[in-house]
Amino acid sequence: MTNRSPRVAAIHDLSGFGRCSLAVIIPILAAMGVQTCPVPTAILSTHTGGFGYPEIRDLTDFVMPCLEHWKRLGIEFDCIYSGFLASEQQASQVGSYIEAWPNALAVVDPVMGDDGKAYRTVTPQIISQMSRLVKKADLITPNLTEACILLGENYTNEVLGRDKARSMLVRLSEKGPAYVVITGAFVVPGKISNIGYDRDHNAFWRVDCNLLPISYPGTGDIFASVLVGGLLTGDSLPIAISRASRFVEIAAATAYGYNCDPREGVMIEKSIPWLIEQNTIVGYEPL
Ligand code: PXL
Repeated sequence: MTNRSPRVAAIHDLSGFGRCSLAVIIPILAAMGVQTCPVPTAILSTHTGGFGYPEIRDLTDFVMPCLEHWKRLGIEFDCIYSGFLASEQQASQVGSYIEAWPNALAVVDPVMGDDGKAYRTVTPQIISQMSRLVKKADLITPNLTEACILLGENYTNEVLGRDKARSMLVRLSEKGPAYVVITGAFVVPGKISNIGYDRDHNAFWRVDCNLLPISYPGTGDIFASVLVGGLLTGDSLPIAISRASRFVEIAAATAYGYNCDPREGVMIEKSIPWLIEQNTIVGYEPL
């Protein structure tokens, strides 16, 4: 018996302004009773979505010495969770963390783009290395743009329909991960959905979300960190997708209701009390 909290090695950037990556992952997981041990891949003054060219310090040479120190200390992890990578080498470095803690749940959020476009720091080399990294993951959480990049398909915002949505999930899973969650998918008319696949149980899930007229950066990081927190504290896949979807909706609607500058991300600091309550939440249906 151990009395420690579930522990996650979180390999993401730290962006000072704009509420994304480690700046949201750490408080969200703490609110869910999960310890985050951050491995910053880069430090940025802001995210890359609308504040001009941020100051960036690439920390590629930090990532492996950090792993080696943690190994010498004998630290155990329940989950290795990666996101935004600042260089192509960092994909294989994340692979080394996954191999160093083989019993940990390996979660790769293949952060590469949104709305059909790659982020400005994401090079073709990073895309090809991210595709290799995905093979080592147990769970991946691409948005629809990233799912299309990984499958080598053109992005479209037309309604996918149930069969195409299922086929995308299955084909991503065939690359390696037993669990696949695609966010921001257009499956049924007039709705935006987060969809999931559990290969071992051949189960498909869909959670519909309220669509706001504004999109906010960081919502993918917020979704994936609530999903990780849920799975590490006993949620099943559909319950975790429901919880993560609902939290993003609450935080986005709060920012919208306060008329915040969308570049600043969603108001997690006003929404985190909802997460702490840890209610069982159901909002899914079979896909
Ligand atoms: O939330 C994704 C993300 C993470 N990190 C950085 C980003 C973005 C999206 O723009 O720029 C630095």
